[in-house]
Amino acid sequence: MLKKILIILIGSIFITSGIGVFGLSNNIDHDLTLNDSFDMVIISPSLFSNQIQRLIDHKNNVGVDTFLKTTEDIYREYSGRDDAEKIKYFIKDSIEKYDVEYVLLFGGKKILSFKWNLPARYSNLDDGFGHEIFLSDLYFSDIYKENGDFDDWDSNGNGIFAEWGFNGDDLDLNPDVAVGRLPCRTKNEVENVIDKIINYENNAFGDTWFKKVVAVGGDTFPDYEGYEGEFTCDTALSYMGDFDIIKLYTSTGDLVGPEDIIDELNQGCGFFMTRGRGGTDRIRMVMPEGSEFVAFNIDYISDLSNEGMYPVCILGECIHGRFDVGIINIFKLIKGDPEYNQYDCIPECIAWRLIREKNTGAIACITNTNICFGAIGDNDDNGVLDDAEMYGGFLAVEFFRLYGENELRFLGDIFKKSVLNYNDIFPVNSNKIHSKSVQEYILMGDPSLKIGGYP
Ligand SMILES: [Ca+2]
Ligand SMILES: [Ca+2]
Ligand SMILES: [Ca+2]
Ligand SMILES: [Ca+2]
Repeated sequence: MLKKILIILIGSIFITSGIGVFGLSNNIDHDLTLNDSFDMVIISPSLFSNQIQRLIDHKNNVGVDTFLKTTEDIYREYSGRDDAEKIKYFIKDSIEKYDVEYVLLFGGKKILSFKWNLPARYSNLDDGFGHEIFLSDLYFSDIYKENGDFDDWDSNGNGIFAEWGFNGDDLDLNPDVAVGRLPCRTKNEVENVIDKIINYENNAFGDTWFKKVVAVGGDTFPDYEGYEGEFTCDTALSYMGDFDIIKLYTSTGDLVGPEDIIDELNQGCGFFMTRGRGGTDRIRMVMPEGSEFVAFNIDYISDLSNEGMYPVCILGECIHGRFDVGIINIFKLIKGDPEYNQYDCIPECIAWRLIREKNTGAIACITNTNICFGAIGDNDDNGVLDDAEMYGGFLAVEFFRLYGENELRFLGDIFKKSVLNYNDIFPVNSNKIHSKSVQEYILMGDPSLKIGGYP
């Protein structure tokens, strides 16, 4: 049967346009031997090294053997066509020599600068909707090709990464290690996120606030039958049987504005899921009669009072994870650079703002760096709205399924496995929308985070 899958943009209005010596946790330098193994490597600029030691000590105390490697050391010791590729070769080495399972990229863009303290890779997959270049941390996680060779994401060797189509780059897109990023710009941000991770892992276990999921949805595509966002939330929640479930849906009148979300977040919850329409700085929801409103945005984050009760957020909309925005981009906009619009000039994306906020907000966000997709209708007539069965909807449902059924408890394991499962089911090598759905999917947070904390 030939199935025609309709796709539609969510949130399109927001775009107009040889290893040395490691510093070990106990501050004693050891010569590493091939017998040493670690669970996690943290990569950061040396600017943050001293502060990160506190996180490394904590990780080692809870049994996640962790070491730090500075970008400066990597650039000195590794070859590659640019800094991002040198980091990728280092990650490959860490897997092969030290059995590393988690990589935490501790840094992103420099504040008030066009430069990076820890670089990104941009995918050049053209989705056909005019959004050609976007951040893809999957690059740092998909280390090997199917045949086991290093994958530089430029198989045709023309210097352009992850091109789609005939004569484009062949990618397997299967993550080989779990990667998360904390795109800190300042030492203050480093301090805030480390405080939150340690507090969370030490205190969340057994607390009643954690055993709660807050889900936010509406009628994402009011011209089509069914309440797509609510349906996808319901499907995800079906795997969370032993949790208290709070549904903030537009169709029931439980969600009419930001205060409904703020009230629930302030009471604490282990998970916060949204499926609506996106934006760099906002989450939008749609009423069944078709009117759209801002359900939450960056301006409300300073109103949060959920101290010590930080949710893992699954934000199923567009561009929330775009960690390359910044006020400085205003200079690009003024110069008429067509790659920049007003939303590229805000101080930060909403996902990062939630995480870096001191003592409130989120512990991690799983979201998208660019335009993501939703499906409309039930084209395969299986009684399940297709929004829950593919693209970002599938990935969100899969997160909760893996947590609820398989008892994976480390955040990066679930994130990585959900991408692997997506790639198993969908033709990511022959369908650019499926390909983009995994390339733009990002774990902003610590991949070794123990969900629900340690006993
Ligand atoms: Ca290429
Ligand atoms: Ca791979
Ligand atoms: Ca609908
Ligand atoms: Ca279906």
